[in-house]
Amino acid sequence: MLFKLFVTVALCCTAVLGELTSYEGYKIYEITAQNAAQQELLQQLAENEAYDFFTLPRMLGLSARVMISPEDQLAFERTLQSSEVKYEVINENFGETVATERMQNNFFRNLRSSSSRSVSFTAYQRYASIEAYLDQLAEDYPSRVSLKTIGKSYEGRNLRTITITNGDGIVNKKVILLDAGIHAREWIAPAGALYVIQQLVENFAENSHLLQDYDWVILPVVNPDGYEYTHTNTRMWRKTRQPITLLCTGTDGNRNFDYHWGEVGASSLSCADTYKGKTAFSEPETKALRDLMLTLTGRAKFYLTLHSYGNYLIYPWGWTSDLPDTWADIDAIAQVGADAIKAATGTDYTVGSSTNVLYAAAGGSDDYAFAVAKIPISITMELPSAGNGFDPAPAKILELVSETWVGIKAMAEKLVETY
Ligand code: 0X9
Ligand code: ZN
Repeated sequence: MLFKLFVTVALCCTAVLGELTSYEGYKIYEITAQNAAQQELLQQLAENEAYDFFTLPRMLGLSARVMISPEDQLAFERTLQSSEVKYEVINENFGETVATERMQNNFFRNLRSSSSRSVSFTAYQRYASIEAYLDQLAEDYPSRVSLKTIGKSYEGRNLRTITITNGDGIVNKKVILLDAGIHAREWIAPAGALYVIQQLVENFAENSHLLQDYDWVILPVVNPDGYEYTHTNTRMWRKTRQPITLLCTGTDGNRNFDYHWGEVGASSLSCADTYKGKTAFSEPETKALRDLMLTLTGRAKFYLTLHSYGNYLIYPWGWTSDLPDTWADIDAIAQVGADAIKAATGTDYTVGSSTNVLYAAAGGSDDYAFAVAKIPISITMELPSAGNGFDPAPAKILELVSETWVGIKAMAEKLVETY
């Protein structure tokens, strides 16, 4: 009884004060449903907000991964066993993993000489370093780089875009719009965006053909409050950081866009990881991204949003299994990206509509970009997993982001020659 009280107080205060989440004793399960009934059971389990499904693709044969706290493990395992669902515990104590990885990342970050002007891919960057890198580029390449603050996050951080041009001074060119990090814990996504920035700016000579008729507008961290929170407090935080109730904080930015908002695959429970928000665009971060998209309507031909994980290049719709009329145009671009990556590294990406490949989830930025901001090619790229999913080791960052760049570059080349 006393223990229960202690746990309740600890959980309450962690939620209220936002203290460090240790993940001590948390297990990670990998589950592959063998048939539709088992798949359905997993979908039902995913509605329990205590179970953190890292991934739950609805295509049979692709495995699900879920993190379960010590107090929920017994019931969870019993439920799987009673339906003869096969599972494997792939991490017996995620707490240990998080602590080790935090130390590793800090070690590699501190190792780096502060005199370097470029960004490093040997560790995940804090938001301040990301901003400092953007500032450095603006200072070093004033004719090709400009920065803009498009809004403030709930906690007051600057939401900053970098616009990259070839410096020829021609205005109102077509645009490729790229963002990352709407989901806080998907650290490899902002790293991927930084690599794209580095290639386009610092490796301009090799990539100038991608900037001939197009400017690139990049928002490398859509949700900086959440991103920082994963560094300082709770590694697996996904949402924004605006409080909803006394006990629950945050909205899933990728359920908060106003297109079929809340209709499917989005939770009304404020504690849930896929909470749709009090209203559409309740978050300053999604509002800022919306406004950016809308100012680029007509100019933007390609919207690419980086997430992790699962190796998917997916496109509208996320709210229905129907396909948009022009799906084949988007599919052709995505397929070029998948093929280029396959040829370069052997990594497989699955291409298709997000509902058909993953699951139905309305309120995503990709559907909004396509339907409302009228950006004809709109793609969500789910970068690969490593480690337990969202935590590729620092030593893997460069390999993953350079592979991602191969795909992005191939898609951009195809776009540039087609549109
Ligand atoms: O569920 C999501 O928001 C994305 N997957 S993630 O694992 N990174 O959370 C997929 C979004 C696909 N697009 C839409 N459903 N609109
Ligand atoms: Zn995501």
